[in-house]
Amino acid sequence: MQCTQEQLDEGARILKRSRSLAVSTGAGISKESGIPTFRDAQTGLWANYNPQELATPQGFSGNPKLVWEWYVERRRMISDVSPNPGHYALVDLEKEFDEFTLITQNIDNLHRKAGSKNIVELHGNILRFKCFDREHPIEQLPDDDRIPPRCHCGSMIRPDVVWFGEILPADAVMKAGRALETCETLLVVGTSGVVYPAAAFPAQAKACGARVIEVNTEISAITPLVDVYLQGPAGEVLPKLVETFRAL
Ligand code: BV8
Repeated sequence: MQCTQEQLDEGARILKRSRSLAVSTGAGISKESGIPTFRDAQTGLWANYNPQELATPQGFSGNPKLVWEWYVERRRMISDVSPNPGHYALVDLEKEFDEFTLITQNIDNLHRKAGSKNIVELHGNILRFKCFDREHPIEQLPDDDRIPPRCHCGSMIRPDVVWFGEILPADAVMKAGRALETCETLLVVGTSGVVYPAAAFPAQAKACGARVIEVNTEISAITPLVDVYLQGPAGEVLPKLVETFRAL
């Protein structure tokens, strides 16, 4: 962990002065659970593919079997992993604030598995499905040998996630927007700050008067914006930040 105790003290003091906290997480918080981030190289069958091409409606239409099996593989990986101390530290933090919203770009369900309550899944959830052509909700995958399986309307079934070029769920955008407007502090964890609209959250929160704290192993696109940058792995830094906060 590279950040100093003084930096943790400063972050904890900012949290202590806040009544409402918003948290925004990216793939980095799940790295220590064993899930590769988007920046990490794709391995195996998908080593030669760009996730930003696979995670698109065009990618799915062009090669539905490949994209469907990419998600099958990612679901299998996710079913084998558990939340890490970084996820659990956010569960602890949620209990300390009257107003707390956890906005995540991650589709891996690990915040829910860890016990976080007020979660906004900005990009959907890999464990949910929907009909590709008409967005019929799919509660249970049908017993269908075709890949991808088909909806009752005959359309292909797809994961209920937001692909590049797709608009985000209105409800998630509204809840995230309200949290960013009203929070006194925004804690940003494990995101490169490249993908919009999540990449704009720190600037949005700052424009509304919030302080911004970032936890990341590396400098990101948003580091220049933040009030306190805590360098290190979320699984180590977040528990330390909560411990320092509680000792104040
Ligand atoms: C939209 C689900 C309207 C699918 C994902 C404005 C300007 C430019 C472009 C755009 C724009 N508005 C829209 C766009 C287009 C696009 C976009 O942003 N493109 C980028 C590439 C420029 N956005 C969209 O299409 C969005 N839709 O806005 O609709 C619209 C549409 C078109 C044009 C205009 C408007 C939809 C985006 C959602 C895409 N779906 N996921 C799936 O996962 O299969 S995105 C996916 O990639 C993730 O959800 C996540 O959002 C993103 C990866 O980002 P990160 O989470 O940050 O992960 P990353 O690997 O990048 O970084 C990891 C970080 O963790 C690093 O900083 C690393 O240092 C750190 N780290 C590593 N280990 C640790 C750690 N930190 C702490 N601890 C550790 N141990």
